[in-house]
Amino acid sequence: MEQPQRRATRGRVAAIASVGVLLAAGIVAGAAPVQAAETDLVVNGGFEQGTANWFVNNGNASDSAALSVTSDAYSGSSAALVTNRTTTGSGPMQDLSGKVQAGQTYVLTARIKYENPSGPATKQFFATMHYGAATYTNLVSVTATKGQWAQFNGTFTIPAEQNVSTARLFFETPWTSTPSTDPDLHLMDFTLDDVSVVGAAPPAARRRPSRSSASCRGSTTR
Ligand SMILES: [Ca+2]
Repeated sequence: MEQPQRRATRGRVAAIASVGVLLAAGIVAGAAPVQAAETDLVVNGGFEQGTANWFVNNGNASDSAALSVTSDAYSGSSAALVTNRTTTGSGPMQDLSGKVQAGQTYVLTARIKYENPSGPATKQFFATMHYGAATYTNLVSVTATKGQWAQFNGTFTIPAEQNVSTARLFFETPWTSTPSTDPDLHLMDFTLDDVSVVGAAPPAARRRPSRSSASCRGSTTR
């Protein structure tokens, strides 16, 4: 069953990477000599230190959830479990402010799983950046099959004109304004592990203001 694309209802422009092509492009770009050494910008991405450095997305007053550690991990001995979600945006968040740069390309990988018995057979998830206020950009998407670990694996380029003074990465399900009408579909628990965002860490002086990415037209409001 296809999930209807509801993002347009709030004027949101998706910036979903074309995974295969852009991943290849990201690898090529990362190998270019002008780039700084690649670094994983996510701290405790495997949740082996529990939920340290992570919190629940609180971009909207109605966002709320419980974040705990589970031994049901994709790798290592622990992963993060998010329960009691109240909005589609209720999910694990890490603040990457000061780490990401406008105009830069990053490779994002993560593992995600949901297994609520009453949930749908498949479900789309997003890795999304909150740039502060009402500005959100979907970065990478994956459609998971219930009960199986799915992998986020794609690249995203932050538009050259994007203000990144606030940049908070989180994981969510596709937006709807009334998720409580079908919580099994919109507000399922999920488990997250092995989150990684690799790119050039600042201070990389390279800037290409005249050439914004055609694949990532930026952010919108919610
Ligand atoms: Ca882990």
